[in-house]
Amino acid sequence: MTGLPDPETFLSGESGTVAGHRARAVGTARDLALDLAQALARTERRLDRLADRAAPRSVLVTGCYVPGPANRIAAAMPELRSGRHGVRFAFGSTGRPEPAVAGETVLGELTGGKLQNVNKAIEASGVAPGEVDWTFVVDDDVVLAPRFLERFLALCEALGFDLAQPAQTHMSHAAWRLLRRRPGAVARETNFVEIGPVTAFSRRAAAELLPFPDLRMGWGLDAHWAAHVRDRGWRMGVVDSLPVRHEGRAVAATYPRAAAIEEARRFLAERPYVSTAEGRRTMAVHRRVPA
Ligand SMILES: [Mn+2]
Repeated sequence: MTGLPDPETFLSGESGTVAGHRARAVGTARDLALDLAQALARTERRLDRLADRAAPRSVLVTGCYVPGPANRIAAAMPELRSGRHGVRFAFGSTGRPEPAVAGETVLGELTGGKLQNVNKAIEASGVAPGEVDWTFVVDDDVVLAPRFLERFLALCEALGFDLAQPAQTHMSHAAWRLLRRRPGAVARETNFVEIGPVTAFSRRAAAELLPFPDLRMGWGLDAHWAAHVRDRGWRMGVVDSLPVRHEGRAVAATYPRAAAIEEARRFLAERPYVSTAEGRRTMAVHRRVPA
């Protein structure tokens, strides 16, 4: 098709898949070094202090899981629950509800694309986008940092992020280097946040960005978000100190890559977006947890 944007203007040019003994050894070593540095800096204790002072908020946690061995959503639940905030869960399932999260599953047997399924789960939750203070959209193949939701929410509010994601570990499948955890950073303000594996939306961001547009895979949507957030003058960021392990499924393992690219081209043809050439950048590094 002509008149559609070149995929090079929105793709990273890297698969981000960590494969091979050497790549895995390097990734593991980097993650261990960063864990150690973070422990020495007592970052977690500072994050707890911040989380313990946060005002109680209303939160919706949603996503769509694929039942089976790669589904780790049940194991992630302790990090998503909160005694402080009012958290409602609304997961969709592509099969039967997983018994361990049946109480948090609002719809089963979903047959759409990932984003379409999440939209259905949000709709079934009865919570309108923007009705709650924070909305988290979570993949099923993630391992979250301890006390993830409470610490993450508090940090986003302290730093004024409207759209945010945890940085990905070095062992994760991450197409953008920008989004891997960096040494010495508690969090970074960036000009780009991706559509997964974990994305948090403030109330006003959810009101404008959710439900997702009617896309199956949603490639390119985050390039458009980057322009949207920039044009609103909002902040977005990556939280390095609460990294997510996204090691389960290779990206695009469950759908064809060519179709994902064509969908993105059609979507971006009619919308502003921040191109790869403009860059995926860190605007500010936060080296300390706000006091
Ligand atoms: Mn995933």
